[in-house]
Amino acid sequence: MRIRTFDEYQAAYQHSIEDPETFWAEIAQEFQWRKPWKRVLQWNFDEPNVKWFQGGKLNITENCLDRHLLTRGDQPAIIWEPNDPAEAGMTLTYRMLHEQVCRMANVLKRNGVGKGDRVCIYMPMVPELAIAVLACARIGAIHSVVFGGFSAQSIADRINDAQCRLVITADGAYRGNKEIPLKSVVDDALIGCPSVEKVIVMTRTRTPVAMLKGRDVWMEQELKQVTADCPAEEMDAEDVLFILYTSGSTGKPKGVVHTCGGYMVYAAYTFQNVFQYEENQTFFCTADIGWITGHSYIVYGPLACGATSLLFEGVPTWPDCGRFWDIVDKHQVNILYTAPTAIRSLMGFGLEKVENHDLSSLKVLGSVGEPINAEAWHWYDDHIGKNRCPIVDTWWQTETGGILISPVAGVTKTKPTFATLPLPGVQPVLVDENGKEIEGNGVSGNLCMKFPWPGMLRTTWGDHERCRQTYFSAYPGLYFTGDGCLRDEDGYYRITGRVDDVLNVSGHRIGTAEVENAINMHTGVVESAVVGYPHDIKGQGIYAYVIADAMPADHDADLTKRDILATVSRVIGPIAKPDKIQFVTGLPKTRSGKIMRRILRKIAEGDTSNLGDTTTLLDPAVVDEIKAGAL
Ligand code: 6R9
Repeated sequence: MRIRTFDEYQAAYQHSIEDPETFWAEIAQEFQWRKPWKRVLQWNFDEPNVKWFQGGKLNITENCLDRHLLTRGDQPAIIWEPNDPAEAGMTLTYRMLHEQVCRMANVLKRNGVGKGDRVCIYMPMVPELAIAVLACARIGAIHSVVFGGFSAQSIADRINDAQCRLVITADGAYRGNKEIPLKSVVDDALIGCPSVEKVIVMTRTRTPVAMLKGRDVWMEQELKQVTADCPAEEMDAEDVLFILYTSGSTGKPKGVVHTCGGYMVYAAYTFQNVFQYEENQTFFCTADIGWITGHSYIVYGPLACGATSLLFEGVPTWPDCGRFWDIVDKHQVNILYTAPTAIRSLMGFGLEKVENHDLSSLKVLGSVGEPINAEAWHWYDDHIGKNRCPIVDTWWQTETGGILISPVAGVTKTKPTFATLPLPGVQPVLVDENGKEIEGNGVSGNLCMKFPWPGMLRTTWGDHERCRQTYFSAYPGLYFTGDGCLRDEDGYYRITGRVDDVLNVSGHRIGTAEVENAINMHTGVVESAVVGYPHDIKGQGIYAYVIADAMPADHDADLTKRDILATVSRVIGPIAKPDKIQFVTGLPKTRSGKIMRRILRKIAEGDTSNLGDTTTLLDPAVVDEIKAGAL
């Protein structure tokens, strides 16, 4: 399973292309299966129908926990660093984690949850979050983690789509100097969620909460009622492990579905190889478990490999901008995996808070979530890695389950801003608008995959046709990623960003249509159009063009803007708030009524010199008005 040299990488890659089934079967054999699979792979990208390790029986928590008990029971599995450095942290060994997962699993059972039931998890970044996730997996319940920054409405939409039976939450969450009343947000959400029978509430902030008789129970009290004995449920390799909602170019977020066997093999294989994790190292992924990065590289990948995973509750800039470096120093972190937006925000504070920490434990640095610009790459390399730590720029998606294109740390020669080469088993192709494959090097196009890998999504929850439409219909026979990509003269890949109407704001995926729908819910708004524009720290910022109702002459435009922001916060969550709102009287539309986003994007970027052909517009004059009022 382990690649050590570039020759080994090339050999593994070759093997994975020539004989994918043998290649993945050999890797899968390193895990613990209750029953072996009957068939390694069955697939077509038309329906689509993808099945890995069919007939194989396993439980992912036996692989992440039980099988380590004999060899590393006393080794730390999770090191927890709280939001406030003055608060005591916590270390859970594999034995302790195993016990707590079993207890929580029994609590779920006691509250009526069984195999196949959906459980929504809305929690702060505390060990209980990882424990809740694993407890679901232990009994075969399907978890749907919702990031703590989403609104009540977003939670309700996700709960209803998956028909969740139970919610696990906390009274509140600490994030920097803020306190977020999680339970009260859940209460608002549940007004419209008849499928939810029970809510388990953990105590974190001691914020007063309403506890509804018959529905809400305290986690601490429940845990006292159960034993630590909970045999793992036997799962089929293709049983659903979790749903994770993500934004696309149209409509509401969709529930990406991952299954037990393939996801486990892929998360573990990529973790081990990309980061070159060595026994007893400490791995620190700064993502939130509410995103796929946290699922695969805080919880499942590291634990499946018997690693020590550091879980951080807070933010990089509180109490000061040295918080990450403080954690690296304190816990002697060996591998740091973070996002370009965090690097860019910390760069702005200078080096004082970097240089007063010992970062010599670091061996490998990772980047994920959005393209990393050259300046951030070099700052990371020079000041954090001191030019002695390889940087792995890892490209992947919620849908891919694990990393697809990335250097293997210390093995693949890196090149700033390039995700470099596909991992073994990954077969990227670039296609032009007509779906024709663009071969050779020194070319660019839309990034697709022509062969399945074990960690890929199987469907979108409750709507398989949507999965086909979204990912497999643009280019028949291919999985379309939604990203544009360049392959340079050396065959190295550089992801250039989304080619659809999906924004990437601070590494968070947000659909323009979602933000427009939210803005349009404000009473004063007639219509809106949302585009992205380059933002120094966030990567992309959100620019909204809004047509407001006829307003009295003395109206306060700033107040209306604030109301719109409040509306978006309510409907989606604070992460989707526009950075700029420009009031306009019309939008550039074609005669068929389509908004010409290309023009709006250019204006938002501040590039109004060449707007291209505007003659097909219904009313070309609106363009001048918008240009004149641009922010
Ligand atoms: C893992 C994750 C996926 C989208 C993806 C792409 C962008 C992620 C990247 C990157 C350039 C990288 N993206 N990693 N772009 N270089 N190393 O972020 O999943 O939240 O689903 O976002 O993020 O545009 O399509 P997700």
